[in-house]
Amino acid sequence: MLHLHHLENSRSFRIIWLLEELNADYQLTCYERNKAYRAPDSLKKVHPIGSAPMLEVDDRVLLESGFIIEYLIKHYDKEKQFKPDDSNEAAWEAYTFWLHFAEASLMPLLVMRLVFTKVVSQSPMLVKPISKKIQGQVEKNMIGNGLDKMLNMMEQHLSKNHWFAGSEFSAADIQMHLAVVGANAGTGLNKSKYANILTWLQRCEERDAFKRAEEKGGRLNF
Ligand SMILES: N[C@@H](CCC(=O)N[C@@H](CS)C(=O)NCC(=O)O)C(=O)O
Repeated sequence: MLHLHHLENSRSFRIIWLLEELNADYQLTCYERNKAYRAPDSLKKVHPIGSAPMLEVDDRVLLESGFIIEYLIKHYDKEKQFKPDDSNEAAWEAYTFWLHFAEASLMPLLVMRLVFTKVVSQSPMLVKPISKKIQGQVEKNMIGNGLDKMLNMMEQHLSKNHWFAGSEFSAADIQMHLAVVGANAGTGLNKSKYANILTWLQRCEERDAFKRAEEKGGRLNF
């Protein structure tokens, strides 16, 4: 029996979505974030790392959304629907590239942005103008430019491909989705500059499995 530990508004949403796409039988335990927007201590009882997602499989606890996705595909995607076959080299490369890109390149910038937003909102009134100034500098020098380059690369790819792995939906779309929701938070992505990314986002969210995942795990809201 699979048992997924899901933290609200987090990467574990990806795993609920994939489990729904797979029509898998699983147990779900949901956790709320604490006042500091961190995972609650109860998650550390499942595994000392204390981060989500965590997937219990028999007597083991699997970590890392990318690894959990690959594990589920290997063992539960019997009809090979969510990962391109090794024989389709271009699709396999695209799948593998975007699956890694989401966590290795895109998420670190978005997490940095989130951390500085929290620093400003949680700093005392007297210090707020200073923390706001630092946030502005970090956004200008370390986040904005890099993020724009990544979004342009994604936009270009999606102008030629319906999904990240090519013509078929795959788990690479699931892994990329949460990062794009993060990038689209706040003022939102520019609608004309990133039209293909936004159309892809809508296409993801129209899937029945995505809607079931939202019912079970809550709507992502960054
Ligand atoms: N690279 C890991 C990141 C896991 C991670 O950092 N998860 C966040 C939620 S999105 C978490 O649980 N953080 C602990 C906390 O917020 O206290 C993955 O893809 O699973």
